[in-house]
Amino acid sequence: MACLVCDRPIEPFLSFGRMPLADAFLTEAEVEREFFFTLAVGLCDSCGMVQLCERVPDACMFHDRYAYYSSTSAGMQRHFAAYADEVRRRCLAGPDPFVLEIGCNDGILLGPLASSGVRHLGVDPAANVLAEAARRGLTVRQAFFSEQTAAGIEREHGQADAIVAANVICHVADVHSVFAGARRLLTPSGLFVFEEPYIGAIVESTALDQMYDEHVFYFSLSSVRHLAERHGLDVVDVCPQPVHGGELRYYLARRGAHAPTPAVAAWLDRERASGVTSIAAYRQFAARAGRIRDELAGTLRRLASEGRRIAGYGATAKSSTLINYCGLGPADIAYIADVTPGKQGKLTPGAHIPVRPPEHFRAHYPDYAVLFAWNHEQEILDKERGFTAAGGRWITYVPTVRIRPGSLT
Ligand code: JHZ
Ligand code: ZN
Repeated sequence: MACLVCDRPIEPFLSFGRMPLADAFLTEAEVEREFFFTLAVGLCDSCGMVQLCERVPDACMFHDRYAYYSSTSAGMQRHFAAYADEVRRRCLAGPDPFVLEIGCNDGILLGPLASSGVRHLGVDPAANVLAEAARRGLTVRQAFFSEQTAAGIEREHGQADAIVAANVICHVADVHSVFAGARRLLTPSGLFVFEEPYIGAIVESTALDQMYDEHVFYFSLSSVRHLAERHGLDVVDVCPQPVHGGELRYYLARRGAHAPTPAVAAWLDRERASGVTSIAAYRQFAARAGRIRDELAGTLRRLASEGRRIAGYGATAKSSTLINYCGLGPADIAYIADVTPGKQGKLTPGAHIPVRPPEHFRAHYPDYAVLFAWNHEQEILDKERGFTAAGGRWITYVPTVRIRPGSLT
């Protein structure tokens, strides 16, 4: 296995075995031809990039039935409105600025920019989520972003003052094409801004469920900086974000265009000290992941044997890894509640647990609910106060297995 960034060998540190595609919710009829691949993650010791050892073709994951709509959480809508403000403030001060978003999904980030009249384009390969962005009045193009797509965009719109993305750059195996395209499209003083799950946070909280097919890369500042340098780009700022369990937002510019802020050196120092660039931290992470699996599976089996009813909340992509790694099925988790209409009525990947609307949860409170959307904990616990009021208990597993209210007994 060669590193997708620098072509040197990568060292696997955690294998989950055969896994389905994390967003491939399916009907009964589709169960027979379900797609599986080996989910394993490794570190490139040369450039520091953590990445999947085996990849799934892009077109199998991002198509016209993509399951995830970014606007399903009120908290994320607030987060992206603030991200849009930041982009407007830092990049769009000149006359008639142009902003390009890579992987715009349903328009959660571009929407607030477009509504203030900013010239924009959203690119995304997933036709169904993109149709939602178009319905919001956004200018969109259905495509995988690449160096070739960038050339076409440049001809049509000119260069971009800001190229923005969220939870997307780490999804693209051909990351060199993305960086080359971005470099080409940036105006001389433009910024390429993206935020992605931070490997430091994943390791610190043992968020093993962040690992699945769509997450090809697990970025650190060190690995992003190495990648940026190969494309004549500097990382000029970096800023932590409290979403999706902890992310870093990276600001890249053409070499020499902007002086880096002190945050860049400070985060690099922090990464060297914390060991996220060395294999030892990942081997320990893998051992902790195995313990979480054993403890969660053991707890759920014990509760089920005592006759407790267990459901899940949030049919997340993350939950696919966790559920399948733990070997759980409908006998352990009766259903998973989720607001996404396209997931409701379907079965979860691999484990085939039915997905139901939240109204079903409210009408059939279980004794325990596993919070698979743990990154939206506050929002969900606030809206489901009735569950705990009725005696229900939440089970979470990041950073450790916990039952609330109460203890593990
Ligand atoms: P959430 C997806 O991961 C996939 P997922 C993707 N690969 C990625 O990188 C991240 O997003 C960004 C539901 N929900 O955000 C909606 C409720 O039912 O944790 C979603 O199905 N009620 C692009 O899937 C799921 O939970 C609610 O009140 O792990 C949340 O998915 C809320 C707030 C959410 O991302
Ligand atoms: Zn490498």
